[in-house]
Amino acid sequence: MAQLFTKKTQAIFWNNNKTAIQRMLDYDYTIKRETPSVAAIVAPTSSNKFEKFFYGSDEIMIPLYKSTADAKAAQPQADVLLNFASFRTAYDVTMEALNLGGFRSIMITAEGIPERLARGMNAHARSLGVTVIGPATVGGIAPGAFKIANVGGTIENIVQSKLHRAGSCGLVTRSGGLFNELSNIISLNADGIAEGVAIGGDRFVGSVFIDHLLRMEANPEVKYMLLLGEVGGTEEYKVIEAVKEGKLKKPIIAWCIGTIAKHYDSGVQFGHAGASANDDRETAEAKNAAMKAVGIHVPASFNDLPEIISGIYSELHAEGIIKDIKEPALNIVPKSRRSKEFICTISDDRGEEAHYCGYPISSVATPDTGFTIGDVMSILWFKKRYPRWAVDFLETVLKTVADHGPAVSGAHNAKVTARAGKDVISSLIAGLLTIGPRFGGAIDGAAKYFKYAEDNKLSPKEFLAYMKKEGVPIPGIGHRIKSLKNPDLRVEGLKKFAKENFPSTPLLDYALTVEQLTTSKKENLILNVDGTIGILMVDMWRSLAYSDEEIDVFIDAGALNAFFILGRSIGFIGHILDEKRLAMPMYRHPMDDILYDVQKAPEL
Ligand code: Q5B
Repeated sequence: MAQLFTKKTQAIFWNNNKTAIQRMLDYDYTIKRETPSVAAIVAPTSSNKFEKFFYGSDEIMIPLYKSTADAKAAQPQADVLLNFASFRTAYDVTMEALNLGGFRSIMITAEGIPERLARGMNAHARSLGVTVIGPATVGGIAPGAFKIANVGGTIENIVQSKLHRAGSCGLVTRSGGLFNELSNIISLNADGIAEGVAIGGDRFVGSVFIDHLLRMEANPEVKYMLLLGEVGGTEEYKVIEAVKEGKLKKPIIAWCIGTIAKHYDSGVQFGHAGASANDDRETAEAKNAAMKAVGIHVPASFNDLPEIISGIYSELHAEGIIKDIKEPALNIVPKSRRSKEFICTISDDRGEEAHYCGYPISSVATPDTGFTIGDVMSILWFKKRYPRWAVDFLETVLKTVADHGPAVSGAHNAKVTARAGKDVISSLIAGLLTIGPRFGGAIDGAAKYFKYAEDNKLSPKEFLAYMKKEGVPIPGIGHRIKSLKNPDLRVEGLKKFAKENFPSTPLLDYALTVEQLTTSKKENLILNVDGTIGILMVDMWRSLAYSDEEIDVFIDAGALNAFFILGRSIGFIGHILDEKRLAMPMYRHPMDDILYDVQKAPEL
């Protein structure tokens, strides 16, 4: 694992930190990455499904998930976790990710995780071979490949500091602020960095200088290394040992900041939690001297760093170890961008020919491609081309509900409206507006309640009691004219289709046990056409491997009633055209069919 990140690396970003994520995507766009570096966002309290971000002047949608487990399951290729949780939550988020597995590195930005917890967390990660960057860090960068969050600052600064493409220096610092400063100094005095990591300012951080320097030693892109340490801790001594043992052979430039501490009478605590010397060995002076003693290039002061960098770079360049870099062409992030008001994920009418979910209309409409109206519904309604048995079922439903005579509520309303002289669309709408919980629109409700009852293993008796408590008649049960003695042959047809074509029908089987109980009370309380459709749709989706959550989204959206709406529109239009053809006069309901019960008003 000589390289932490490549141009293909994708991360899961824990916390919807829009500014930081947008900066990553602007970087991706600038360096012309093929895939966005953020594959998913974990936003536990958001009910949104995605967040929009700019990619150049276009927008892309990054999916949101409630948990790391969900995000990882959906985006298994994302092997970096960018943990932007608060210091209260960051430990739990990291431990959960470590236990989930599949992450090669985890960056933790929070400062102030209790040290006892941090030590345990870091040890656990190390035992699993996961590189933890941080806590208390801005992260790191592999220029031209992958950038963590806010490292490098704005795009202008990134390009100015040559962080848009790989150079030759391997940079490792404690401080994030000085990481940016060093990147700039290296860009001015050499050809930029090949990769860089700010390990973080806490006393106990996951990966330390030596981990990264050994990795960079093995990375052929890195030709020399720069270590910026600071007062406090003894991590620099591990580097000194590795140099002595010959494990680090590439030229190393190093400096520990905090040499000013000697001018104070007592120990000084600098900005970072770890930046305080507990004994003489931990002072910046002692560490600088010890590093110099083993041949590391240590300047006399921070101000002399540029000269040393320039010197080492020039030497390596003269020896041919560092080659000239051909500057890559970059995309320019537009200065002003406008967020789109609408999103469409089902069809696209740009270009020469419109597409349904990626299929050109000409291919969908050509008989020999095998597309039927059911296929069109499956791609436009559910964004997937369903297998033949499921497409046939959708069509069977449409055909089954297309009409049920002129007497039903909706057809009656459509006919009355047409006879009042209204046009097709007005008459159709009048009919459609009748579809609701009692007439034709009980499909969603049936799916919802029967699914709930089966999920919760309610016996038919318990289900009936539950619905009584809810105070609603069971959707999908009961019919005005159909009964055990006068069975609804549409229902029989749908059940037969499902038994012959569905892989399994567990919810239908359950519903039939409920029907046995309801019809034992009243013989018209049969599983009706709405109920059968709703229940079989759930069985169909389960067989198509939809999750319960996805099915619930369909139900809540009213997707099931939509089958009745679409199918019955065919019948309503038929009735409306029938009225027009017959040139029927305006309808007035016979007064003797109305029970008038109006109280007399008191005399004025
Ligand atoms: N009771 C459908 O009722 C209807 C009960 C029930 C428990 C029930 C009623 C109902 C649920 C909604 C539903 C879709 C209003 C129906 C369709 C399309 C259509 C239409 C067509 C087409 C019929 C009498 C007694 C009372 C009630 C009890 C009734 N339903 N108990 N669960 N579900 N169902 N709608 O006959 O003790 O006497 O007080 O709301 O699924 O719309 O062709 O016509 O293609 O166009 O009017 O097929 O079942 O009976 O309401 O007077 O009730 O039965 O509590 O008990 P009825 P009600 P009690 S398919």
